[in-house]
Amino acid sequence: MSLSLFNLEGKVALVTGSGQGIGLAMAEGLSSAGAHVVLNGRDTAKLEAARKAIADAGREVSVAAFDVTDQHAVEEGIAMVEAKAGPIDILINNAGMQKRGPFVDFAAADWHQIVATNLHSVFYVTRAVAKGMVERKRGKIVSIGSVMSELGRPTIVPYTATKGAVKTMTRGLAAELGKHNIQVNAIGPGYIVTELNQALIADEAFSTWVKSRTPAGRWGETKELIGAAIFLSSTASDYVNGHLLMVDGGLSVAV
Ligand code: GCO
Repeated sequence: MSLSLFNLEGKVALVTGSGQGIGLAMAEGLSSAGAHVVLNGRDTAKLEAARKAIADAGREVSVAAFDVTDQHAVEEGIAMVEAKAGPIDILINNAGMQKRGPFVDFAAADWHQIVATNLHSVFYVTRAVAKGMVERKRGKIVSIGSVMSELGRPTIVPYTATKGAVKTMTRGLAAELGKHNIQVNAIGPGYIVTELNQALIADEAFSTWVKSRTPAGRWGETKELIGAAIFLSSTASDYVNGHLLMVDGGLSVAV
């Protein structure tokens, strides 16, 4: 009984920003749990490489390369996905970006780009997908927050603002959509080895700080987010709603 709670056979899962990094790892993980994964991103070469790897493993996969910051492209993209792959059962709002720099010098254009990528995308894609979930009276929505949904660090204020909004948007959506048997949760990665963090990993002093600041004493790996993604996408979490599940080696609870 217990393992079947995590079985995603027959489910369609859309993962935004899944050409690389955390999104790709979660897409592969949901696929390994049985889901038909729909990959999304901007880099079609990376998406095709990911699609081929999953298909070569004998699992159902497709690609939908629409721009998650463009509401019309999102509406069209979601309609196309559901026409080809079927109704979306699981939405992973992963698309995101990071730009670092002193707040007082932060360019407005960079602020708008981060907000569009990390937050407008969650609004546009969730709104488009939730319509069908409400009609079907079932769905799983998982957005990728951050330890920065709860904490602050100098030089990443815009990113932090968006990740704090992901946390509270998750709570608002949980409150509104719960009655439709839709569970809305978030995952808060800590310091994970990804392309987004390459500059930090290369900085020996910063990397040493991460290891000392994290009770686990190390950076996390993208594959370590898969369990949380499967849990929040499966029957195992049918009574979990509005939760931000930190996967951070303990960083957010330690001083
Ligand atoms: C930084 C990092 C962090 C984390 C991210 C993971 O510049 O401090 O990008 O923001 O990697 O928050 O959730």
